Amino acid sequence: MSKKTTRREVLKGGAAMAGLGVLGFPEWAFPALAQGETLVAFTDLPEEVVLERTPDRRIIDVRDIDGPVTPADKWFTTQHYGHPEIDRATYRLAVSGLVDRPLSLSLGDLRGLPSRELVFGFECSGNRGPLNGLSSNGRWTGVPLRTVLERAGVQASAREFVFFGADHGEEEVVFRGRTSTVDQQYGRSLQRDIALSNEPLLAYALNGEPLSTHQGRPLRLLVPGWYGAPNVKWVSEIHVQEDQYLGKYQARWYRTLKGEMVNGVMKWKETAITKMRLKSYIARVTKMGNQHKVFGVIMHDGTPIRSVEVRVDDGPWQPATLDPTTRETYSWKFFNFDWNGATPGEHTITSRATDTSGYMQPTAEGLEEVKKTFLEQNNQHPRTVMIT
Ligand SMILES: Nc1nc2c(c(=O)[nH]1)N[C@H]1C(S)=C(S)[C@@H](COP(=O)(O)O)O[C@H]1N2
Ligand SMILES: [Mo]
Repeated sequence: MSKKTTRREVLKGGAAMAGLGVLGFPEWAFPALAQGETLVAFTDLPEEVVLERTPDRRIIDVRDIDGPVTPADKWFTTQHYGHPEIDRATYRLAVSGLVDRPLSLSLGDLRGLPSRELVFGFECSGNRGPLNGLSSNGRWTGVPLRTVLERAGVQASAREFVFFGADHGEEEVVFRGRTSTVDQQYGRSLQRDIALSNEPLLAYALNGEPLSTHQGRPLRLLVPGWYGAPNVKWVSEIHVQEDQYLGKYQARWYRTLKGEMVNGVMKWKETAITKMRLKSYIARVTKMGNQHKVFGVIMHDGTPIRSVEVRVDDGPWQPATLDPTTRETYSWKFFNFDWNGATPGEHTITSRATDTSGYMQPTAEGLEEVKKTFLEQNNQHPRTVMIT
């Protein structure tokens, strides 16, 4: 971001999208900092920042990240139809469609099945800089989806597994000029190979506690390495079918228009939101004595990270260090960089991550050439700070 991008402009643009306002400045506590360590101000943020915290939407203050796992009451949250309140005693998970034995499972039934833990951090596919506050990391417990599906007995013709949340709302479905207003549940689908793999989890606990209403109480789907949208909260029914599911949040709302070179010609394809695109973001810059430090976060699909680098102004890319506390495959990853010899004045700091497949986080300009829609915004995001 150049110096021409003023604070006012940030407010109107990306930051406003991310829920920033200027209503006053809460006194944040920063347990993340060591004694004597102070925050260096970002000049790409307004001085007065209020992060959206409504019952429906919570954006995390990434400067405040103080451990690998985000506490449940701080986890970012967002959804389309508010939070349904579900009575845990009468709750049932229905498994229907192309199965030999349709199921109706209580929470007790689910807790009685073999469970598994999963450390998994994800971001909303609409998450982006400068704040990137729609990202969090958790330690989840639940039943492998496969275990439930095997109990139901998936038939050979089954191709598509649709997950419906208990939340619903009126939706306008437009077809060739005719608009129908119908009630629909939040729904997302997985294809057979993924649904029957060892990966997806039906989670009932976060960080050792039953799921909060925000996080999908009593049960949510988690697809490790994928963006937020497929992680259906308040799951009430799994419907197994042969046809593709084309519900709004599967087929229309969450998609990306991407360009790809095929035989020397740019081919534009609309793709569904699935695996997270490798991203690193700078969360805070601090000062202790004369030493400056940069701390940041990587979101990714589980492909191991080969490197993460930081650059100051137009200087060389320098290696940052991956934090060993965030090792699990699907955890978000922390990185640290000692910024030596920082001089007074305004500086731009940028990070970029590369994974072992060789994919490197693109620049904003590079991404712009191959992506037309705003989801999956994983470009390098330069931050500006004032060193005093
Ligand atoms: N039932 C249901 N599940 C949902 C949604 C929703 O609207 N309804 N929103 C999805 C989206 S877009 C995101 S980013 C994540 C957010 O999960 P979180 O609130 O636990 O952070 O939930 C997903 N699961
Ligand atoms: Mo999302």
